Parts: sequence; structure tokens; C-alpha cells
Amino acid sequence: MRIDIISIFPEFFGVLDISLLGRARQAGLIDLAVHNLRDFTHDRHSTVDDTPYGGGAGMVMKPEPWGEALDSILPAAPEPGVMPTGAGTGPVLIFPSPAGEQFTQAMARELAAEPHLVFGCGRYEGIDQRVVDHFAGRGRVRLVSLGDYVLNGGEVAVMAMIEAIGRLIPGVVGNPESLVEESHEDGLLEYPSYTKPASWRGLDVPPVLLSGNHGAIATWRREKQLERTRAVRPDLLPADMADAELLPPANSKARRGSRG
Ligand code: 6GU
Repeated sequence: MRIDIISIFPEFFGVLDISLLGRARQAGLIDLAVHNLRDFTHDRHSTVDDTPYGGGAGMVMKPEPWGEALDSILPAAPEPGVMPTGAGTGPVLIFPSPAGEQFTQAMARELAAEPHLVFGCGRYEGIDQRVVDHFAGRGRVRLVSLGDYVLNGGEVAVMAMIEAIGRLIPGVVGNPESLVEESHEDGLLEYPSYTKPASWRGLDVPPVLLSGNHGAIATWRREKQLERTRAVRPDLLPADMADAELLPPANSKARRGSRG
């Protein structure tokens, strides 16, 4: 997968050199480039922002540097009269924004199947809307939010998205089995995990996990998933599951079948 990031703080993304994603890059699974938005300015001060039309607090990112930066990354704009590349083709262009659609595991899965993602990190009060409007005609533009809170800029959000997406690219996570039974993959929160010792500071590992009874373990884990989800994230439960007593274990044939 090819990933391009545009930011006024390219050094922010140094952490992508290390850990799981760093290894994925070295292995050639992810081809990632970070571009400094200021390289696409032409004034002495490398200005990227200006005051908002209509007044109001804060600064807005100017459209011209964004236009040049994205032009340098995206396939060329279609000439008049030539078959347009169209809004449905080309890279997915993601603008992190608290005003965007919510980033989810489902979106991460969808984006992990794309050959090319471009992230445009806004700062200040956002980017001139015409940047989004212009490039919506040249690529698949998405405004994406991490959640209902405000960050100072898109950089941290993009880091989170790239980590969530990157680990779903085949080959990035060593044992793909570990991706299956985690929070959100089956729409529920994950069950609690334990390792040795069996007793620690007076706390015992639930005996069923030591029983060797795989059916009983699967049922217990499923119960815990439902219990946790009901307690802290009831919004994740489909209406018919909100008060269901017990369902087949997460890894049963019946459940997999029901997910298509
Ligand atoms: Cl994607 N950007 C910013 N600036 N704030 C956010 C966000 C994104 N998601 C949640 N808060």
C-alpha cells in the first residue's frame, strides 16, 4: 500500500519508522511518504494560513499550498473533453476533521484494501473548504473524525488511523489469528485475557480457563464480551442482542455464518 501524508509537522510522523509499521515499511508492505505543506508555498515566510472570510476566531489554511501539494501526489487533473478520472477512482483522499464521519474498525478494514491513501492534515480552524470541493472531483474524498472531541490538528488522528489500517494489511501482523478475536472485530468488546501465574496478589485466573474445556471457554468468553459491551458500550449491540441471554460462541459456525 502506498500512503502519502501532507502536514506542516512532518517530523510528527517519525514514530512510523519504528515498531510494527516500521518493520512493515522495511519489508516493503507499506510505502509511506510524508510531505511538508510549507514546501508548496512561495513567500518568504512559507505562509500556510490566513484570517477567515466572514470573520471569527483563529486562522484558516490557505487553498494554494494544498492545491499544489495534492497536485504533486494525485494523478493529473483530466483535460477538458478527456474522459475524467472521476470521483469514484484514484486514491482515497482523507482529511482528518472533527466534522467528519466517525472512524471505525469497519472503515479501517475497508481502507486497508486500498492501494493508495492520501492524508491531508489540517491545523488551525481547518482548511479552506474549496480544497475539499475541488479534489472531490478528482478523487474519493472523505472527512474522517476519530471521535467527539477536538484535537489541535489532524496529525495525531492520522497516526491512529494509519496504525489501525496498517495492521490489517496482509503480512503486517505476524499472526493473522490475533486480528480475529479483538475488540470491534465481531462488533463486541473483547473478553478479558489472563496469563501465568494462575494466582497473583490474591487474584485467581477464572477456573474455566484452566479447565481445558474449549466449548466452556468459548461460552465464557462470549458471556464476558456481552457483559462488557452491555456495561460500557450498549450502543454497539444490535437491538435484538441488547438483552439476549446467551448466544453461540464468537468462533462458532452459526455466528460466522450470520455475519456473511
Ligand atoms: Cl480527525 N481532527 C481533529 N482536529 N480533531 C479531532 C479529530 C480529527 N477527531 C476527533 N477530534
